[in-house]
Amino acid sequence: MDISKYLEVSEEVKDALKNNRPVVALESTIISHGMPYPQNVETALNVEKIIRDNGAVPATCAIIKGHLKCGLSKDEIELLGKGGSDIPKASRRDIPVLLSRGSNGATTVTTTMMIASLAGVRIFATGGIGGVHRGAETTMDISADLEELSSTRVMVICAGAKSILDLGLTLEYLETKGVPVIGYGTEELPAFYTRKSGFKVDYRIDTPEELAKAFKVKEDLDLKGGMLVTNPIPEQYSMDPDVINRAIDEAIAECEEKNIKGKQTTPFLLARIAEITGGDSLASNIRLVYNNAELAAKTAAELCKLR
Ligand code: PSU
Ligand code: MN
Repeated sequence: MDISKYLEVSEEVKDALKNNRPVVALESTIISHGMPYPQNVETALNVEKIIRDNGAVPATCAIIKGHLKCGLSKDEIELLGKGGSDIPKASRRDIPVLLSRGSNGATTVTTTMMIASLAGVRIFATGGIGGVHRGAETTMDISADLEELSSTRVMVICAGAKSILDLGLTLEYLETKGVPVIGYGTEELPAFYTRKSGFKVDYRIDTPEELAKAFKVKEDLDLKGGMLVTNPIPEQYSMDPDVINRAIDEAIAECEEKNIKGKQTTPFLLARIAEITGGDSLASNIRLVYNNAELAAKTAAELCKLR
């Protein structure tokens, strides 16, 4: 099968990959479903700029008119941002129907990893991943992101997991699936809006060079599955744990009351938490994404040196 029927890699990304120059993949669910317009578009463009300023090529991924795209134009980013919740949130299960219909789709961590891997991009920066939701022992709400991390070899750099998830169960799941969880400059799993969670990561790594070296071992041995790098939000942008945890609890209670389920859960919680905190959580969210983009660009550059 000729994959080019479905996969469209931008000229810039293609060129960088061909010449062993660093490339960083970026997701689009964060644009359409993770932040309001116009901050979402502004953030997505700033993230691309930060990656360029750090010497790498950004490859924002999405489904556009039935194609898996790696590397978007400004207009495409604008379309995804303006479209917001009208753009289908696309996880692995959504690919067949969205592509066969020629639809657009905002790619989650799962589908962005898939596209990155198909295109040959090895590093991916985002804000937060999906995981085992609180109450999953009865709802069985476990994000497909964890399955993808177990099978697709892409390094995912995030700011840890927020406590809308059950962090302990998320770590157990990742352990079972053989996914290394790395703390960047920390032994403790960061909790997205805050630097601490009370849970330990598997390994602490302090430099982009060492991150790249660990990932290279995975490639050399052809070990399947990703590597999860958790990068704490910079101190000056982190939130008061009491304030954010109260907001999260309140949002989760409302989510249950309103009987919101499935793929709507994460976007609903993010939007409610931003409202409850008067926009403070959104400001922190934006900052941690910038921080991850910078680390991803530096790590991608180190990985290119190891070829
Ligand atoms: N966590 C965030 N912001 C996000 C997401 C998660 O802080 O935008 C998005 C990511 O795209 C992630 C997806 O892959 O939500 C997980 O959704 P679900 O739990 O429905 O699998
Ligand atoms: Mn889910």
